[in-house]
Amino acid sequence: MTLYAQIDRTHSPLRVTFPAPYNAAVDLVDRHVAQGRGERVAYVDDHGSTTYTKLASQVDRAGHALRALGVRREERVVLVMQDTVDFPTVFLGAMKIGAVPVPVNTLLHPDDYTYLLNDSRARVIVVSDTLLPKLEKAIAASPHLAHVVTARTSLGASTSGDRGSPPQLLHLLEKAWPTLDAVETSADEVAFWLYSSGSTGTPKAAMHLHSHIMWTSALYAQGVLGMREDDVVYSAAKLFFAYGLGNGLTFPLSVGATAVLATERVTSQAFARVMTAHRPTLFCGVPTLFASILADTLLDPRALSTRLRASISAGEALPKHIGEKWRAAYGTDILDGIGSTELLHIFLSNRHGEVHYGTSGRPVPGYDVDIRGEDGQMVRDGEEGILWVRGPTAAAGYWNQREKSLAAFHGPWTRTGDRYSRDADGFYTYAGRGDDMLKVGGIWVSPFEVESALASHEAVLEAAVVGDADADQLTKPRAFVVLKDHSQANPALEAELKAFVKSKLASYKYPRWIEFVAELPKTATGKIQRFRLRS
Ligand code: 3UK
Repeated sequence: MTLYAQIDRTHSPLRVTFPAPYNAAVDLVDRHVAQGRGERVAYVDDHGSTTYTKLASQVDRAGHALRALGVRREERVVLVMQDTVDFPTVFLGAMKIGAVPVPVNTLLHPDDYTYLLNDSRARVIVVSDTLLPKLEKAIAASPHLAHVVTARTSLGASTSGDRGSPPQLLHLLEKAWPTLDAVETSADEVAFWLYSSGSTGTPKAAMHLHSHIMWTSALYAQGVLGMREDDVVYSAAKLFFAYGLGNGLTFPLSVGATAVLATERVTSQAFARVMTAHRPTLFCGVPTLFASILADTLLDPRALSTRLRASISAGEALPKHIGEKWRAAYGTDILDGIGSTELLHIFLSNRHGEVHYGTSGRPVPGYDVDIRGEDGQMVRDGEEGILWVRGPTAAAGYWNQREKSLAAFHGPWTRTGDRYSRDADGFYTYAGRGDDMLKVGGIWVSPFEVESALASHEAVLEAAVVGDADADQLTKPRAFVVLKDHSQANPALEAELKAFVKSKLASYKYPRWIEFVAELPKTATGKIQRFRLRS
């Protein structure tokens, strides 16, 4: 009986077939042990390295530990975790017992977690010890949670043994049995969820299947990047983000490669440290990070990039000048590609040897990409329209969100909401969003959310938020604010309002610029005219 997905490379686009039953956790970890790669290093994190053999036993222990806490097949386990080997351990342990891991953004505001715990009805939450204080209120408010487990982030931070403190993952794993038979899931069964935020309303969970893991690996990681067993992958984008989850978990494990994880906030200095210590062959970041690394004059690019064979950018469009400067300094191209939580990973990308900076490249073989006008018809080359995608990795839908599912998923096609045009050579260029959503440092920001936060300040009458380009041509929120008393407008109030938004929302959402205006441009029906504020 075969347990693993088969990739047929004689077909173009290639084909992936799955046995029945199929559990992706077995394919990602146990396969390497069974095929003699057990002593290879799967992870290097702040604590040390973990071989595939060790990872396999940790994953199995995690499966048993979750079961012992009462987690059953199909139940959700929320992960609010920093990037250490505990993340893949819990993620894959949950999948192996047929439960559904739900990694969530670690940068959110405390209030945001209440919704996520209620919406997912998670049984168990695994949270990094450093993040626990931020989660306490949401945990106390959740009627569905049965257990909280803490994961150790740094070496000294153990609080084990304190009475009343939640059990530690470390201790649960130690006590658990190290071998586990995978639950016989099917390739079409929901394997994990990822939340995504929209312009209005609450975040929605895209439900992904066991088969989507090998499909994204075959089509993008192996097909486009040529990822192999001897690669060492460093994703600055964290594992909670679909982009980081592929780069740092499902891709390297699918080919038996090594992934480097770091818990620290990613800065140019942190980048330099990881590059020096681990010599990665592939580096994955977002445009803001590439810009800040290039701006750091203390770094020696040639010394840092001795083994680097490619860099990858996604999350928002990579400005042309950043790609060109990077190639000159670091000696490798940046492959800009667009992916989404709905499609799981990158479906349109630049490729080795045919990089066109300022574009998102061409469709990843295995995906079909259309640009359609308002009437639903394909537009001609050079004309703008909305980007639609068809491929084997579209989410099964959003959890409990019928309206939003219908708006995004249309049979095999997914509507991205991005405006694009295609040139005569078949390269696709991003032309902004079809809605008001902003990508800031690669993460969604809803202008409405920032506006409501501003409007809740006592000095503010109303506010409008739009995206504006910073010195690197990267989008940041800009706010136009009408005060109750216009004479109060001054730099001190501007600073206060920025700090106020940071205290109410995840801090990456705050407006980098605030302009006090006497009134906002509106339509006859009172709707704010954002296009006038953008220009
Ligand atoms: C925007 C881009 C221009 C675009 C993601 C790689 O970003 C990811 O997922 P999200 O759900 O956001 C999706 C939206 O982000 N976008 C992403 N990449 C680009 N725009 N150029 C790009 N290169 O608006 C898209 O609809 O957060 C990225 C892999 C997996 C992902 N989930």
